[in-house]
Amino acid sequence: MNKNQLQQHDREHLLHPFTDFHDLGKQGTRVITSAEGAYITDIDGHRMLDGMSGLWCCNLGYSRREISEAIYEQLNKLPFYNSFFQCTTVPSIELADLLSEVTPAHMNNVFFTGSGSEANDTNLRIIRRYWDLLEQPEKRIVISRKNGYHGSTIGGASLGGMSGMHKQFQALDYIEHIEQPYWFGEGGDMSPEEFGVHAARSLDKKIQELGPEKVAAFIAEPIQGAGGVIIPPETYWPEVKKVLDQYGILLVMDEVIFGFGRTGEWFGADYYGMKPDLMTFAKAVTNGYFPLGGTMVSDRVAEVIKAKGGEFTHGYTYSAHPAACVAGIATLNILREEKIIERVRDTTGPYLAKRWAELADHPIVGEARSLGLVGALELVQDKGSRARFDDKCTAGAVCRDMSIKNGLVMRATGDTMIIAPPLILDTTQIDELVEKARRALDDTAKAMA
Ligand code: PXG
Repeated sequence: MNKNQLQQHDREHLLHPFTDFHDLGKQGTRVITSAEGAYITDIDGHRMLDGMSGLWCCNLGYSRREISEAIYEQLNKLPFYNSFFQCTTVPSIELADLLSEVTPAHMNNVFFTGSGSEANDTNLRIIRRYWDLLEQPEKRIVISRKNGYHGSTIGGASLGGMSGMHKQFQALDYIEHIEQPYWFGEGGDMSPEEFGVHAARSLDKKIQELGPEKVAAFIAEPIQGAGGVIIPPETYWPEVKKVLDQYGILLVMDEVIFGFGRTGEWFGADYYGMKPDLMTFAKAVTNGYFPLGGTMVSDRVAEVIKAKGGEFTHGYTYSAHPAACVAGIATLNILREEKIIERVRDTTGPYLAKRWAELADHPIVGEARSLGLVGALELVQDKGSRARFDDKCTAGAVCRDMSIKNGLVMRATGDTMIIAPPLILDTTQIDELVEKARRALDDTAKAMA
């Protein structure tokens, strides 16, 4: 099929995620046909630096044969076996061991799933089981945050705080949402430090309002990813920690985007010095080469759910899929052996911070923020008042298109432009990324004038 035929068949038969089917029909999809290193190429031969690592997952880029060959070999040896009914497989044991090593010291058990959404559903099941086994069944409520993203199953979407999603399904009735630590958008006249404390105190306020005896857990991403790379003020997590310590409720950190090195530490929890009870992962655990997710379970929780006996009636056919597990093993081995995360922490992260910050001088940039290998640009019409161009987020959509035209995949969340490039980027490629982003900003400013 040629490009037009592919687009036509795509329109006729494929329902895409998070897509306005009507709009897609008008525009036609971009057909991506190949990838190499940190670059993707479309059917027209247009080569782009992939500033989004696929979808926050291909942290090692696209050319790691160690991972694809491990999958191929496993598929020829034992393509599938389940981990129900007292069965197990060698790759699933080895990956569980490895995850216990790279995650915080107090996390030594893993429950595997096929995705991040399924892992957050698993968290809901574990949280309830934990409090039931401790004979505190009144602890039912899970607190989450507005504009958080935790997946698209009913559980994941209920935990998430995306108002557009909540309009299209009926959310679980035991989940409550609090403020997000989005200083640029919602901090008003407060300093970032004041606002960080303020946003964290909204957790305390909510717990008080609901009654501490009813609250089971708090779930949050270390940094909101899909919500627009919202890096909380430095005061936020320490204040959250104080609140959690006071009440003893469980902390779930959703590391689906920030796990496996994005911040320059293995996990966002490491970066912020937090001690989660459960930790969701997916995406980069296999470098995006095979669907795999899961939740790391702390000793505090594992001891209760393992020691008390009785069946935990939960699991998925593809929990601990052997091909997914070998992909995970190969990925973690590369991260360790090539010291990729250390390089982000010591070299490429600081270099991106310096280069990315230069974009703050652009006339349509209200804020340029970054951490490790993730960054965001707030597009504004007026820097002083932080006023946007319009309420339809036209600037973000224009900037995304301009960026792609200039050979850089940058994503728009409203009028916030975000990047999360592969962790293998060197400083020359960071220069290329920043130069292409600046060109996209120039073109956007012209188009919006
Ligand atoms: N938690 C977090 C923090 C995520 O970012 C999920 C859970 C769900 O994972 P699965 O594997 O079920 O998709 C995610 C997924 C975006 C975008 O537009 C982000 C995600 C997925 C799709 C789009 O940034 N994150």
